[in-house]
Amino acid sequence: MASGSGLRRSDTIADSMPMAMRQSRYHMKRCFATFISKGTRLMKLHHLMDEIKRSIEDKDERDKVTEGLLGFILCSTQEAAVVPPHVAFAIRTNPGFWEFVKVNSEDLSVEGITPAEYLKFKEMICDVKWATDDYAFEVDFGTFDSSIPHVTLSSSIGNGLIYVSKFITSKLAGGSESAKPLLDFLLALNHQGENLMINETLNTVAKLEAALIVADVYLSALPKETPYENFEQRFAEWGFAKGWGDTAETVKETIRSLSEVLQAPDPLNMENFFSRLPTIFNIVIFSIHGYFGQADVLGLPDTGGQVVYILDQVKALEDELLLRIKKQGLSVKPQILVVTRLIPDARGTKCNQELEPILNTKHSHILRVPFTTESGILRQWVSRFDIYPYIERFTQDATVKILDHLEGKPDLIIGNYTDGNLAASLMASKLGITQGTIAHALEKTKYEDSDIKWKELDAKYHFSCQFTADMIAMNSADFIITSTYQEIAGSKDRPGQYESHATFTLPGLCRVVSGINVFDPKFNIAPPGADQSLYFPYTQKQKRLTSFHPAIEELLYNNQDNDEHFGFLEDRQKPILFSMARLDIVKNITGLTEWYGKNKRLRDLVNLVIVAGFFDPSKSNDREEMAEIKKMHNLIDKYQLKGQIRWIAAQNDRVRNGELYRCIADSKGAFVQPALYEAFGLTVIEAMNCGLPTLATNQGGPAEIIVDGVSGFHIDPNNGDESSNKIADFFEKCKEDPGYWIKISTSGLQRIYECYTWKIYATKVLNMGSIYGFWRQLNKEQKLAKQRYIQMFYSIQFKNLAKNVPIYSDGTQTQEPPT
Ligand code: UDP
Ligand code: LCN
Repeated sequence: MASGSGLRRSDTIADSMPMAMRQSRYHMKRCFATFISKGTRLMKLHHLMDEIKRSIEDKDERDKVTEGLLGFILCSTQEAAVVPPHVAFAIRTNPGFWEFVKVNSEDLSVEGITPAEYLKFKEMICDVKWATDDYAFEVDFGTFDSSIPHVTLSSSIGNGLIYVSKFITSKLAGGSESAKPLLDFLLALNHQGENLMINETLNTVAKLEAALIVADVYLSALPKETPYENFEQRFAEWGFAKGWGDTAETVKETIRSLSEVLQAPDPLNMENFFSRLPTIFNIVIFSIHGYFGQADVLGLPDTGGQVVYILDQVKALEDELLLRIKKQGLSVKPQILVVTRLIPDARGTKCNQELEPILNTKHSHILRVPFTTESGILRQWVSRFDIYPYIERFTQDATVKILDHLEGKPDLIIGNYTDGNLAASLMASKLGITQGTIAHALEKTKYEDSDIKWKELDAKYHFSCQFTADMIAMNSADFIITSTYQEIAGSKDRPGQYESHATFTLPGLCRVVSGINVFDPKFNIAPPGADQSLYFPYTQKQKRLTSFHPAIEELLYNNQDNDEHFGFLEDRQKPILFSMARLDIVKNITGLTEWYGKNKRLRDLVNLVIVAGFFDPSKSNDREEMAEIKKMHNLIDKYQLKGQIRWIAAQNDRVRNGELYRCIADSKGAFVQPALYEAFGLTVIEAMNCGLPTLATNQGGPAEIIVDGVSGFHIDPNNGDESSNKIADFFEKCKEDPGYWIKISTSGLQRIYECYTWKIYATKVLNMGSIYGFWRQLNKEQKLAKQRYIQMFYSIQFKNLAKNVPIYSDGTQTQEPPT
């Protein structure tokens, strides 16, 4: 593979490509002739490479082309739009960095083109009329961001909080006038109308600075543990209100922190100061689709890791809020509301209850609000792909209930997935509240060419609504929380999920010339953890939940097929290769079954245990799941897997699942996550938390969670033979050296403790809520202008698109959207 050597940072592709092609002009002309020979079309990198191979048969000659600078340019091409005599290239030299050029196949002249021009080339392939329409609708969110500083290096993407602290620092530096916005922010802090931190007495920066000095001197004379109440009166006389701390010591630390920020701001101290401020008490978290409940919901359609993530997130955020509020010297009761839809036909779950306290929290609740249409309340589950017509009304109804429940506005709204993020955007912009978004997964990258093929896919997936809603949410959010770097900006070879929204086109609908910029400092990586009271190492014998062992034994080894398990394991001595996921195509459980079926060495070494879906396709009402169930049965027959495979139906008891991972570890087994693409992969960190060696897909989040060969292994879902052999190699090595299994297990745990805990997450997210709350004040005008553009986009684009999505008629359990 070619490297980037030869391309200086200052060089553009348009500058360097002609020279690079000149060296292999004869072959390049042949290649370009082949590229255009089939007429207008879209080519991916593998097509380009195949055709280069066909055009240049001699390997040495071919190597000359595919190495060096030209090779680097070709290998960095994500796609090429062929419109004879031109070929337009979309070249990604580094995460986030794209260049577009067009090459004339006749004389090999190269010209740099804009993203919009490139998109027009792409549109020529499927909609010439639209591509050549001078007044086609172009969406350009970037124009509103010119006044906002951005990060400039690929390696800085996702560290937004750090950079925003730096940008704030430079804005506030330079004397009293510059620090005025911070003073105004402090003056506005209140809880239910009662001032916090300072009151109007301290209405200039000079007065505040002077009061801070007096207070500091005063506090120095007090014993550290003196409660705030003991000097509250004195503080009030100087213009201070509650919120500085609970003891003389914490108050003094906060005072010093602010004094230093005012004297000479630095980013670290800025973040520290904001982490102490009483800015957040009430949080609303939207997670609308699926069955949102605390029991018996996992494995139901569209209901997976998002629910697990949010319930754990709420606990972590509440713990951190309680800690902070206590340290601030306040006695406020923080409230977190998870707002979801109420499903009257709740299939035995609690999803038909309006209000449900969240277990293991003190003050947090799930609030369920039904979908209402002109025919009344919608009773049944609705696929996440069909949900758009209900969101606006849902948000309005939910807002009323939220304000009532919280007795006021929340301080922070966080959305989850497209639907929740849209609701969060609508509510946040209406009430003027800081907004964070979380995608979990953006569907656009899951389906190849889902932008250009949107018309084909829209009847089934309604991507026109989804991508429009995603654009709205990304742009209205004050900060975006992601689980990994790859989610934003991908890897060296693969664009990130957000990055794929930078420029794209929905021919006939809109051309997005600037959707989202991954260098925007709103992006932050805050990976989740796994609940460590459920997922703890198999070695912690005294904590092991042995009461589950008989049931787990039955689940794994009972020889009779029943409603819960299918297939059996003949040889109990073998370690278990374990996987657990929803039975979606993208989870690739059928792929894993096939790899196992084909690999005799692996079959001799281990048994395969899979927890996924149901066995009876008629029990499912999810389009993809039914097809996957049938495929599983076919594979079990085809490879005669009975005796070596155990297929267990979806398991909803997370407590027992924790023990199941540990029992697999007892067998000296391993967890495998074979997904074609995985946004993050909670099962990966659950397994690692239990000390179970883990082999997981190199496509997506797990590639970042695991350091290959150290804390687990990467496998390539697109190369089954290589992957199944890598798994077999691991077990063979463990057979030769049992210490190897322990080494990988221990390193997996170490990786988790260093990077993937909910405590780290909660600290980061609350800091974001606080700092971005101030950042939005600092950029009020830009925010307002952009908000107006977003509102227009929502009204004239999204609302019309949502009208095209069929509404479910109440009472009928429809699997496909009605036509
Ligand atoms: N899960 C479960 N039972 C199942 C399948 C999955 O409890 O039968 C849980 C699993 O332990 C994890 C979550 O559902 O906590 C799945 O999250 P992940 O991120 O792996 O995938 P997602 O379903 O969100 O795509
Ligand atoms: C959705 C997914 O697809 C998973 O990859 C994540 O782990 C889960 O949400 C939680 O964020």
